[in-house]
Amino acid sequence: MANKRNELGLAKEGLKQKFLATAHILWGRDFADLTSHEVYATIVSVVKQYISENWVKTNKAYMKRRDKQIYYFSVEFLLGRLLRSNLVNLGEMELFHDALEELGIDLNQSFPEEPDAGLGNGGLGRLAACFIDSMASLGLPGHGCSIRYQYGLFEQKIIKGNQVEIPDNWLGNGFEWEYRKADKAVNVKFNGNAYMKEQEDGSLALVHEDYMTVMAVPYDVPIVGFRNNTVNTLRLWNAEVNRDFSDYGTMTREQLQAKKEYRNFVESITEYLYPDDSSYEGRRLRLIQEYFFVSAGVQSIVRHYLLAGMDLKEFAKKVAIHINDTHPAVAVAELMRLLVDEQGFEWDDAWKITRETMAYTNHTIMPEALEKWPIDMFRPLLPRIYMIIEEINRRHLEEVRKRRPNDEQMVRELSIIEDGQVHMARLAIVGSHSVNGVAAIHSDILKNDTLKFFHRYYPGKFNNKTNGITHRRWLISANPELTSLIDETIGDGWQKAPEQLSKLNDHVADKGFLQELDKIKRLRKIDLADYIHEHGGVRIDPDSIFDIQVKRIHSYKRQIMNILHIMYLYHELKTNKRFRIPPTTRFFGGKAAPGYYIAKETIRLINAVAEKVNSDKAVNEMLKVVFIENFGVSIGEIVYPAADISEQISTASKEASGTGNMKFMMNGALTLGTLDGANVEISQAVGRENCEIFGLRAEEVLNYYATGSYKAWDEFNTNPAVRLVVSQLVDGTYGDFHSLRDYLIQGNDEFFVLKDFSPYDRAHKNMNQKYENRKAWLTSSAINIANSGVFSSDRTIREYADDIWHVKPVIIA
Ligand code: 26Q
Repeated sequence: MANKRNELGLAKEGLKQKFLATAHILWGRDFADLTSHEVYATIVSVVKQYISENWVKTNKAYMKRRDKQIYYFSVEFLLGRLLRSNLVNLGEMELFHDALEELGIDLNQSFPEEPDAGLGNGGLGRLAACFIDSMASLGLPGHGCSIRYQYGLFEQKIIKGNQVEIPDNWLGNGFEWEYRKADKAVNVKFNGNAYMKEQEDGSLALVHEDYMTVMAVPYDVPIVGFRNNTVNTLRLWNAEVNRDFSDYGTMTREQLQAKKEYRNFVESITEYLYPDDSSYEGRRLRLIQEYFFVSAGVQSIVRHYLLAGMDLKEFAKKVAIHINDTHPAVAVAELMRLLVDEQGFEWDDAWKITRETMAYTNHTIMPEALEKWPIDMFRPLLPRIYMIIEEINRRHLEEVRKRRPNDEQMVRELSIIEDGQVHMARLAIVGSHSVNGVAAIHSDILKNDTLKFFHRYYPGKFNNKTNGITHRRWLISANPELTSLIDETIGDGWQKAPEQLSKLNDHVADKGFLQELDKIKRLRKIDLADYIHEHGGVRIDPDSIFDIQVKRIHSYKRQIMNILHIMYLYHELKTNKRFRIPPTTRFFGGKAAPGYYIAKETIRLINAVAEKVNSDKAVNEMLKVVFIENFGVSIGEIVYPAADISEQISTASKEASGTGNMKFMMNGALTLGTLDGANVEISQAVGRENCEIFGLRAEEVLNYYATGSYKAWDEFNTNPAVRLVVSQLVDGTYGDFHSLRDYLIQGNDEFFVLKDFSPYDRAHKNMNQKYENRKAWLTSSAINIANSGVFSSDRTIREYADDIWHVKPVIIA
C-alpha cells in the first residue's frame, strides 16, 4: 500500500511536470495563465501522450501478426465527448484529477470544454460508437470508418415553444483527438462515362473517362480499450479538392468556371450530416456521401492489406467489413470493382471473396426508411458501380430462376434493381454472408414479414444480435457513485465482465444496499434538476417521480401519447377533487428532423402543456412537465442516471431495438413500455414484476395493418378520456393543434395512440402504486441493475465476433 501510494505520488509529480511542459510547448505560456479551453486542450494533449505509445504498438502488432481485422462502416458515429471516457478506459481518472487539483484545476470543469462530437442522429449512430468502444475493450482488432462532417447534428433551441435548428460548428475550436493523415489520402471518382471497349486482340477492357476526382483525406481518432493496452482507430474521411486541379495560370474562363463548380461540389460532400432519422430522403448529395466514404474506406483497406504483403485470395479470411444499415451497402460493388478492375480477378472469384467479407445489419422495418435510388440519379453519378450492380443482379437472378423455376414473384421480390430503382437492402443482402436484426422480435419480423422472400431463399443467412450499450460510458463514467456502491457490494470484476452484475441479485433485499441506492438516485436527480434550472428551466422537486422519455421525436415512438396522457392528468387534477397522483415530473427530450412537421408540432404541444401546467400553482406540487433542450449524448449522461421511470412506448413492431431503454435500466430505472424491440428481452431479464408492460402486441398491430380494421374515430367516440384530450387539441386549452388532431383522426392514427391510451394510463397507475412502497420500488430498481449486464455491448460484440466475423482478441503486451 505504502509502495503503491509512493508510486502514485511519483506519477502525480511526473504528470504535473508534463502539464507545465506541455503548456509551454503548445501555447508558449505558463499553465497557470491558460484560458479554460487551453487548459482542456493541454489535458487532451497529455492524455494523447499516454495513448500514443499503445496506439503505435497496437498497429504494429496487427501488421506483424496479420490477424483478421474488422472494419465497421457506418455513415454515423455519435461519439459525444471523449476525454472523460478515455480517462476511465485508461484507468487514470484519479491520477489526473489529483495532479490537476494540485495545479489549481478542477478536472470536472474541463470536460464541458470539449465539443460534443454529434456525428449521428440517434440510436444507429450511438450504437456504432458503443461498438467501437467494446471492440477496443475486448481487445478485438476492429476499426470504424465514416465521414468527418464539418457540421454534426444541428443544435436544438426552443424558442417560443418551437424547435429552431442552429448549425453545429463542432470543429470551430478544433477537434483535439483527430490526427490528419495526408499521406494516406485516396482518390474517389464520380461521373463520367464507363463502358467496355473491344481491344485489338478481341478481348474487352473497361473504359471510365471524363470523371471527376475527389481527394479523400483520412482523420484518425484513437479508440482506447478498457485497461488493456489496445488502441484501435476510427477513420473519418474528409473531402478535399484534388491537388492536380490547382493550376490557375493557363485556364480559360470556361475552365475557371468549371473549377469553381468542382470546388463547390467537393466542399459540399462532407459538409453536413443529414438530420433525418429512420426515414429515407432520396437526395443525391446523400448518395455522394455514401459512395465517397465507402470508396475511400475500401480502397484504404485494400491498400493497407497489400502493403502488409498479404495475398488478396485470402482477403475474406483477413478482413471483415460490416455494413451498418444500408447506407454503406455500395461497399459490395466497390470491393468488386477493386478486385475485378484494379486487381485483375475473375468475376466469380471476386464475388466469393466479397460475399465472405461483407455482413449487413438491418435497423428498421419502417418501409419509408428503406433506401432506394432512382437509376436516373445513380447511373450518371456512379457509372461503373452501376454496371457492376447490374451484373451482380443479372447473375443473381439467373441463379434465382434456376433454383426457383417459374416463380416470377420470387424474382421480382429478390431483384436488386426494380421499377427503375436500386434497392440498397437487397444489394446488401445478396452481397453479404450474414444479415442480422438488432433485437429478437425485430429479427423475427424481418424473417417472417419484411424480408420473408429473402429469408426463404437464404434461410441460413439470417440471425439476431440484440443491441447493447457500453457500460463504461453509461454506468462507470456517468454514475461514479453507483459504480462505487456496486464495487463495494460485489467487487469490481463486473467492470471487465459486466455479466457479473448479476451478483447484485444476492443483495436486492439488503436494506443497507437499498438505502445507498436510494441516496445515489437522489443525487442524480438533484444533478438533473440543477442542470435544468441552470439552463433556464423550472425548479423541479427531486423527490418527485422522474418519468423520462428521451429519444428522437417520431410518430411511431408516440411522444404524442405521453403528452396527451399528461393533458388528461392535468384535467383530472383540476376537475376532480379526489384525484391524486404522487408528485411527478414528466421529462421529454429529443430532436425532430427539420422537415418533419408532425414531430415539430409535437414539440410545440409539449412546450405549450409545460407552460400551462408549470405555471398553475394549484397543481404544481403534483405535476410538472419539462422539455429538455438539445438532448444528445452529453446531456444523456446526466439524464439516464436520474430516471425513476423509463418511457419506452413505441407502437409494438416499430422500434427495432431501442438502446436508451438499456441505459435507463442499467442506472436503476423501471421500464414502462410496450412489448417492442429490446423491451421484450428487458422484461424477460427483470421479470414482469419489475417493469410495467402494456398495450397492443406486435401481432395485433400487424394484424390491424393487414386487415385495415382499426378505426381511430371509434376510439374517439367510445373512450371519454380520449375524446377529452383530442378535443383539447383544438378547443384552445393549449392553443391550436389541428395538425395533431387531424393526424390522429383524419389520418386514422397510424400508430394506435388512441387504442393504447387507456392501457397506458393503467400502466402509469400501477407504477404509481408501486412507487408508494419504497422498499418494493428500490428492490425492483436493484433487480434492473443486476440484470442489465447482458445489455452491455461487450456481449453484443462478442456475438458478432464469434458468429459473424470469426475474429479472436489480440493481446497487446
Ligand atoms: C437514410 C437516407 C437518407 C437520409 C437519412 C437516412 C437515415 C439516417 C439515419 C436513415 C436512418 C437513420 C437512423 C436509424 C436509426 O437510428 N435506427 C435505430 O437504430 C437503433 C440501433 O439499432 C435501434 O435501437 C432503433 O430501434 C432504430 O430506430
